Amino acid sequence: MKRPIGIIDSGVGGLTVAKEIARQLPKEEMIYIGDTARCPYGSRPSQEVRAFTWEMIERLLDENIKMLVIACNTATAVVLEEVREALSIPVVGVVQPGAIAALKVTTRNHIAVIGTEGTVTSGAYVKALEMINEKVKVESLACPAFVPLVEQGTYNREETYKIVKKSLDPLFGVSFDTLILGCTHYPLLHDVIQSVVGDHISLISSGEETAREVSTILNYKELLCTGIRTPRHTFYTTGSTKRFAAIANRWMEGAVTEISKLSLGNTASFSME
Ligand code: I24
Ligand code: DGL
Repeated sequence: MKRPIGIIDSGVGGLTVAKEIARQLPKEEMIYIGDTARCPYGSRPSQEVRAFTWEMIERLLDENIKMLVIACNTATAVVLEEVREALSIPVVGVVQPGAIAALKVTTRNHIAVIGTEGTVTSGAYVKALEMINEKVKVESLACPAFVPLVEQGTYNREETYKIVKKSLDPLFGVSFDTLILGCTHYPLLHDVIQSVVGDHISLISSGEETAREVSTILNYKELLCTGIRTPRHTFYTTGSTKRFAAIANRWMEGAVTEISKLSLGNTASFSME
């Protein structure tokens, strides 16, 4: 089945999901769109997130994708349901896989979830968790400081520990046992977050679980690539291809094949190239 898997995100953060997909499914071809010019989505009104997300999806449908992965937590939280209803191909978001993974490991059914303002406000994780287990207790916290922290590349420093500790302060004294990293960027802060909350808390990265879900669905629908071949991936960015390439090549470790510029909506005027 030579059709590619389509992946969309607000920017480069979804590469954490793409990398997991490439690792678990090395024969699958990916087409990725990162809306870097209009990133971040996390603090935008939901109608804007909805419109931008649909623009990316429409572009990918022209590429004959066999499946769509909404790698952005904010976009998943806001538009997944309506996208699923509208498309005939399987659509996977990052929220439900994260919720299922958390419910698999929680020992006392008490889960905390951190994400962008958009993700937390939508209540998408709470809904996904309660849908599977109505007795679950959920704490939600927006951590708007985390995305800039990762993007500044300061995710290993002493100062980072302080900012993470301060952001997670509202969760102190709350007896959750599992913490969902409900944002594409947060896995890069995994070790810092773990040291702040303590080793007794299980951290869940949605990206890893999402790749597993992609694998399960492609297998079930008999859509997996099985031949002997190395796939060629394509990455589109609405922003600077140079800056996107610098991050993608470092993060994807050689898996990047081609990076192109894409215009969506009025993103041409956002461009800094
Ligand atoms: N990490 C992210 N975003 C950035 C960045 C980064 N700059 C350095 N690093 N910039 O997200 C966002 C805005 N850019 C994007 C590209 O086009 C122009 C605007 C996290 C990426 C997670 C896959 C640090 C850095 C890196 C490589 C890999 C990981 C990483 F350079 F955190
Ligand atoms: N991709 C977004 C998410 O996972 C984080 C970056 C943004 O706010 O756009 O929620």
